[in-house]
Amino acid sequence: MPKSTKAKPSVVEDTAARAAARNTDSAPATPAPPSAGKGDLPAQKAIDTQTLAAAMPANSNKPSEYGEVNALQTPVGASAMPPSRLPGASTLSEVNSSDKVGTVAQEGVNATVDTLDRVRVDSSGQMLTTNQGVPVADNQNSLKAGARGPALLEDFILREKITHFDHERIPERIVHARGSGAHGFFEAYEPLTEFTKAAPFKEAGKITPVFVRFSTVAGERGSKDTARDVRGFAVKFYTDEGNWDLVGNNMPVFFIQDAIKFPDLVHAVKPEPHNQMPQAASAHDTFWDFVSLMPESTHMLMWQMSDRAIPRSYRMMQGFGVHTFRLVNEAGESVFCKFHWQPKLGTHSLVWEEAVKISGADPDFHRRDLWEAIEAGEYPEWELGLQIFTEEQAEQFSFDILDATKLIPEELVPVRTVGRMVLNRNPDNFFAETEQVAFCTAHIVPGLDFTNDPLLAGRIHSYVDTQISRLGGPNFHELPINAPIAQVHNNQRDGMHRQAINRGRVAYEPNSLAGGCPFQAGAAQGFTSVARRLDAKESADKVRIKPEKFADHYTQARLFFESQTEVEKAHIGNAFRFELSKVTVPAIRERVVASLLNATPELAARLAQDLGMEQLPAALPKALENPVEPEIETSPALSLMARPGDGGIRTRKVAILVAHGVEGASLGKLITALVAAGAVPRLVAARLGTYIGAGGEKFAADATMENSPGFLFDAMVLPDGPDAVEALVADAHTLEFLRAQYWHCKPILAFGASQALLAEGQIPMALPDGSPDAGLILADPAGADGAIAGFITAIGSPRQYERENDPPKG
Ligand code: HDE
Repeated sequence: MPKSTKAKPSVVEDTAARAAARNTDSAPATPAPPSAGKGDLPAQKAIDTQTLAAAMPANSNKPSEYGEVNALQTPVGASAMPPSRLPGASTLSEVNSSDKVGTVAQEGVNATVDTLDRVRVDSSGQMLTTNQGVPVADNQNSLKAGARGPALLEDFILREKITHFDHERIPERIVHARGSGAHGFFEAYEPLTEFTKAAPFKEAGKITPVFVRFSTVAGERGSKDTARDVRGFAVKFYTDEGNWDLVGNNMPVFFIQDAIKFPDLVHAVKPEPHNQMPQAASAHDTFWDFVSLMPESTHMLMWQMSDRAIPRSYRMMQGFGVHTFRLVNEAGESVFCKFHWQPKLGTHSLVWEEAVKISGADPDFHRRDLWEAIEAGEYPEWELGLQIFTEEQAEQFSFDILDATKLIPEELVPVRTVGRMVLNRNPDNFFAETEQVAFCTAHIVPGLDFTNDPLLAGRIHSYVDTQISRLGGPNFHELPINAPIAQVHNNQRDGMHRQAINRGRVAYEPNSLAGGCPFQAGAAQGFTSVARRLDAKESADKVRIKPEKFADHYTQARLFFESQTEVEKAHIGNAFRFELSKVTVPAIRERVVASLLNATPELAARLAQDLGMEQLPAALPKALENPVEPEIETSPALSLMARPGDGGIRTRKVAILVAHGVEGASLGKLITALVAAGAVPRLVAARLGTYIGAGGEKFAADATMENSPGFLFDAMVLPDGPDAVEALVADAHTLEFLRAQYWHCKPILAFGASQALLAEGQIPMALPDGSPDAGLILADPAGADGAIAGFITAIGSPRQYERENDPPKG
């Protein structure tokens, strides 16, 4: 029910009458003192306003706006405190309160920025209402002229409901439309004040709230999670000095060097415009046509064709800021910085066959994984690493640090771990939070700055711009998920969907009518740009050009390829083969191979053969024949295998097949051990229901082989018990399940009689070179404990890639 109105509208004394008598467009030379003593608020307001305005006889900062001193030491804006709250009031009638208007604004406070509690809605125990708060008596029938008569236009309840529904969708993001988000926090390990005054790094233990959104790039909002693609890794830090968005990816480089090519890149990779195919895939003509004419993309293509593009989980991938940024300390000194996120669980990927199958069985695979982990209290965690280096160091590098197609090998600049990020809360509402969150590279805070990376420059513009159409106007910063926790005070006003109700009549600066407020923060507290040209020798001509080192398109592509393990190299080759075999124009395929020849003849030769080319094409002409000698030839840190994690198996999903007659004792032990290690065992059967073990134990199936096929699990267990094995053999799903597990190189534990299933599934009992397969564990009842321990170790270890066969057999 609507609340009763507590405060009756009351007019303070006889103020209203006096106010009505005042003019709003002219006044005496000197405001008259309050004529009738207390209560003559108009008179008091006029006097206080005069006092406030007179306190600022001139714009005292004006002279300092000119010349270099201002650039380096911007002063704090002049301000004066009003003698009372009256000059800042929009209206004297603000003293009249109600359940709607509340009371007066708190001094110096913008109440639209606060925790999300201010906008959360919980409808428990509440009646259904319209958007106007009117209780709805009947939500089942529209208003009709008689039982069989026409629906009436008058039915505002129906019309409001349908109209709102008709407008539920907003434009999806042009890129990164498919994504999932979560709340959490960043905790600094140490003060970084030597390098930066940025709020999150001020002291050890400092906590900054964050919202993170992971995404794929090419697919639409409803597309599959496991597409081969770059993953977005965007972090919004709600710092106490404003929002900082680190809008990165799970790969440290990018396809292009200059923002002006971004629309071309995106048009090339998105579904082709004539037939809107393929969805969420780069494996088509236009993408490869474009990138093969843009050899600067070669390094990124190596990453994209690697298993980084099919992560096992968002929780198991790295994140990178990609561009070189600047850190700035209190003294205004600046160093360069690259940002890295390192997952605590290590880096793990799917295999391609698995990713393809998962996309059919569970297009929400990554979204579900993130959600379930957080719901289970298994909060994903990353450490933030910084590569900090000076301009002098940068000048010595064989590559240009402004080139987003290049990374800085860790051998040249080590990664310093400075804090951790924990995601510990799922959103309450996907649309309000994950869909409406607006990341912008332009959002940085004092202590950070951009560099002259030409790709970054375009991004600084693009992200704000795109929100204006996506979120319907310039006030997207007021959407609760986007609002900072830092106070917002400025003279920006109006626009679609404005929420803030700014008190007072001043919306400009300088002003004296609001005591100069809000005043400029000045260089000591406010954001300042580093006032240094990157290279003092650089000409300042107005040119459309790229620096010379940008023209080295292949050295780092080779560095990446050569730094991979043999398995990873093979997967990169397979991925190129798959993608290029989907290209319908042979000339494009040849161009890609011709380009790769410049990076790695090994890969190019393999592809030429795999793509049925009669001969290896001539290498593509290079933009730079003699690039600077690279510092290193390989960087082991670039391999996915370099970060296996701590060997733990927390959150790993284990399928345990069950049927009537399973041997219960070993399964009981296994389940206890898996749960103790933090894994998620699931009993999977032909159908839902309870299955009776050989010893009378009861096992209730959590899932079926139909609804949860084997490739959705990290590991599988075949139970003992002749009757159960017989039932499982008879179900074709079992062998499909088993073969997928094996050929995707995942651990299998087979108890006793179930070893017959291995034979039935033609599972090799040893690796191709005859050596034992540590991921295939056979357990007899006596050795169950050891087998379970071995199984747990295998789940926490890299996959048994030695099993792989090309083409896959699973
Ligand atoms: Fe983005 N990018 N981008 N991008 N990007 C967008 O912003 C853009 C680039 C990245 O979860 C858009 O809100 C330009 C590099 C992520 O909401 C858009 C250029 C990197 C996300 C846009 C780039 C990224 C986006 C689409 C070249 C890695 C998703 C909707 C100059 C460092 C953020 C939106 C989220 C989203 C523009 C290049 C990462 C159109 C013009 C390089 C993670 O504004």
